[in-house]
Amino acid sequence: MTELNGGQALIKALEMEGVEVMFGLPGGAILPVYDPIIDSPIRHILVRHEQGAGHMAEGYAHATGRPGVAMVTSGPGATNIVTPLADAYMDSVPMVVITGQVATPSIGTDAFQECDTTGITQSVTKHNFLVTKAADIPLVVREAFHLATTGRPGPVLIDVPKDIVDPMNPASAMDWYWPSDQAVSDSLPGYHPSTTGDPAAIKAAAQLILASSRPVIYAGGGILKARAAEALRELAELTGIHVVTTLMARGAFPDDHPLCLGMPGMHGNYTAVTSMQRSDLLIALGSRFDDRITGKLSGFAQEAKIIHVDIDPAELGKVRRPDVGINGDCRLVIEELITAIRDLTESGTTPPDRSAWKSTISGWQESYPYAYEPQEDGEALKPQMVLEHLRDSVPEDTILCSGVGQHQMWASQYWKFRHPYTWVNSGGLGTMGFSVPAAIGAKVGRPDRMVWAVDGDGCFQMTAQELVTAAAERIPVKIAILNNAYLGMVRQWQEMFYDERYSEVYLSPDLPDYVKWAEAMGCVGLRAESPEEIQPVIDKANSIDDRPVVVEFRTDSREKVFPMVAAGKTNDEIQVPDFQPRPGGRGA
Ligand SMILES: Cc1ncc(C[n+]2csc(CCOP(=O)(O)OP(=O)(O)O)c2C)c(N)n1
Ligand SMILES: [Mg+2]
Repeated sequence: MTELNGGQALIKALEMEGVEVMFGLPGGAILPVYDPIIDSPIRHILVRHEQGAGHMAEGYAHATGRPGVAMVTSGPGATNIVTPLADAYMDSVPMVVITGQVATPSIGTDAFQECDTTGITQSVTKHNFLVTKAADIPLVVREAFHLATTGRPGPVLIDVPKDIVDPMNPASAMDWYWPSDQAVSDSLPGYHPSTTGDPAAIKAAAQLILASSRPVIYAGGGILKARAAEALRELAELTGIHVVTTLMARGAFPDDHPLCLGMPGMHGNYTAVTSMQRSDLLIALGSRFDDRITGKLSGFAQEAKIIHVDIDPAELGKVRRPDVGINGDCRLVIEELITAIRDLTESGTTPPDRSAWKSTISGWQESYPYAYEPQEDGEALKPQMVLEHLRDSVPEDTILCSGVGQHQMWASQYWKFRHPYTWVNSGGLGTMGFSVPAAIGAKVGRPDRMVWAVDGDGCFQMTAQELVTAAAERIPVKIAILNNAYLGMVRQWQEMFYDERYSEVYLSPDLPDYVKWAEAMGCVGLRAESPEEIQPVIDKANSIDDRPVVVEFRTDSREKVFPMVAAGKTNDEIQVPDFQPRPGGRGA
């Protein structure tokens, strides 16, 4: 038996879990765990703020499907990572966060840098642990990774008191072991995420699908978490049923597929919103009837029967009671559904004629594309036009990250996602400041891919300091700031719903100077103010691969995101812009 101290055991356990990279920032309580990192093959990326570590771990997880790992100290280190934990919890992102804690005898004494980390994070983690013995460390680490990555994925936190990892303290000595799978499942007796669906429910769902005249597949982020994109495509093609992809599911079904309707929701396109609204059957796969999708709930898709598939039984009936609820892994359940539909078809069941529904859908698509008013000479750039240029200038497997606000909605609307895991986004929590660190994490996980972040000027100012991390670590991400000089999304609501009374939303176009700031952080800084400058700066940014690049686009403050279903309204009241799309032009 090898004797290790708790700190060494923790790092060794991470190595055993296959961790290649972790994001973090040390401090007093976690010092003993930082020491063995020097001798470990794990790459540690030193962030400038713990929020950055959390979002980097999330970006890494989004892009790779592997759990992201972050490590921070006690007290303020731990509280600084609460936002990423909440973000990962809302978006079901697998993540393991290790926090230092004051020594066991000091817990509860208001010791220096003590906070009740497990208490604070209880409601934003899938599970959290306060380890009390060095000998428990390998088992707790295995449990944490198992919980983070199985069932509905999510963040798991391990709080580690200093005395049990500190080589100076005899309490940190332990005999190394690596627990078996059996030991892990024995230690979590109440945790049995279901995988395959109930056969009777699968059959009932297949019958509903074959009986429906106006079905729509409502694909959510769970498709990506379950690695079910291929199965989804097979189901859609087998049945000829159109698919909407929520903000969390962009890329789960290719935007250029004839059955793809794109994004539904508050700022979704007219056809995606209205087809759900008029459907007689919604096949909800790994989606959760979020208020941004349903609009006013009592008016949502009133004629639709509901099939709801989710790995988390708590989602079934949480918002809308399903006619058929299936608890299981999306990929496995879709595969079972495909078999059940084939069986029924072979035994003679045929769906009703859906040609009228299909032509209604294509009529909506023709009448209501995403559209924006053309760029006028001498005016600030149209943000949508910038995004179209960017979209058309990068490899199709580029990973796109975004912040939260108008720019996020335009990015989702105007990008053409062709592959799963190319969209990294804060959907549920809507965390400003997500995109810069998330892009860094995504690039660390997928160094072979081009990674762009589309950010707002407001968001950028929240976490931009992580570009220092990216420059120091040579992580060549590219950031496009859509600088509209405003907290634009809030401005839009004040314009539309508060009589244009703009309260505390103006940021200034020139303060800070984004180009100088980028350069000060070790990045290349570029700026485009006129339409002719857009393409050259994008080409320049794409040609730089040895350091991060920040491109500031001066965009029109008055531009609003459309379509829009205003808060509290039903999806029937979707507002489309009152101008005509330009025939054949960009945006048409
Ligand atoms: C941390 C945080 N604080 C506040 C908000 C509320 N909020 C949502 S969008 C937005 C404006 C974002 O501004 P900017 O980054 O410039 O993006 P724009 O809407 O202008 O594209 C704000 C303040 C939020 N989502 N997250
Ligand atoms: Mg802005």
